[in-house]
Amino acid sequence: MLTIDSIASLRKIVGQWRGQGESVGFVPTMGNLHEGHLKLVEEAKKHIDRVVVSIFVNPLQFGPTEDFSAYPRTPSEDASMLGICGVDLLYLPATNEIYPEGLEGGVYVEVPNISDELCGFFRPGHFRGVATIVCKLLNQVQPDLAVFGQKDYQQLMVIQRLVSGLNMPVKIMSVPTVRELDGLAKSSRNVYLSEDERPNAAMIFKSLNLAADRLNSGSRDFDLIVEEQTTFLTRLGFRVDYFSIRNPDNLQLSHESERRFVILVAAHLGRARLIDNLCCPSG
Ligand code: PAJ
Repeated sequence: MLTIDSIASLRKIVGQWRGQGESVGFVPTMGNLHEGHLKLVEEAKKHIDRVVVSIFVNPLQFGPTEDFSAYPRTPSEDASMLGICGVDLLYLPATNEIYPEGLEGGVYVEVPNISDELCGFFRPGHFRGVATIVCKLLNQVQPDLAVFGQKDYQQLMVIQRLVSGLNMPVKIMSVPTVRELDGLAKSSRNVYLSEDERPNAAMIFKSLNLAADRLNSGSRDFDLIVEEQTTFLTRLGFRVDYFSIRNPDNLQLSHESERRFVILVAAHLGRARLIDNLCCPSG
């Protein structure tokens, strides 16, 4: 595996592959890699010849009071995991390679409406930061395929809209959420959970399943379902940002006449802010 930190080297290597007629897949990450990230790499490898992974903790997507400095950084463990997985190129740009004009002075990308809901409401500017970095990275790598996790459902939808709205010639592929044995979605932020909090954290997935059971058994009282699960989580010590039942295609609030739903939750437990979602019916 080659490791590089500049756009120039990236373009050179990807250009050589293209010259040989090889297709290119891309998995952007913020590092502190776990099996969820590796699943994205595995899926990419099934469809293309070469895989590029980036690790960049993007300051633009963190709010002023959020965990940018504390975000776990494990570069050598990450590199060895990616090497074992057969990644071809690891791209580790520095902040001034990505934002040479600084965070304030540069160009940014906004995906309207969907970016202001749910996580966007509680993390103003977050999806602007995500859309901007993903747009920049896609322009830098110019892959045929880019792979993202369904764990970050709203992020995935923002990226799909970004790519279609700007006519970017890349296919977006998504991969189901990889979970711990007790159902907790794997996440770099799980390291913030204390030993006492860790078993309770799995209740976030339980709450999604309880809500899905209600929907599957025919209830359309969305407000009641949301209230029940918000109470359930609050009693367990979570501070719930939102628990919401939405249309899986556009993230609008669900209507009684609809048959497909995505249930989304974001809740704080101790230092950790956890997000998760479940499609209903599944699959
Ligand atoms: P990060 O949180 O590192 O996640 C990188 C990718 O891994 C995202 O597509 C995310 O959805 C996926 N992922 C994380 N946990 C997963 C899990 N348990 N199962 C399946 N996929 C999972 O998301 C970001 O970084 C950033 O916002 C980024 C897109 C890199 C832009 O900075």
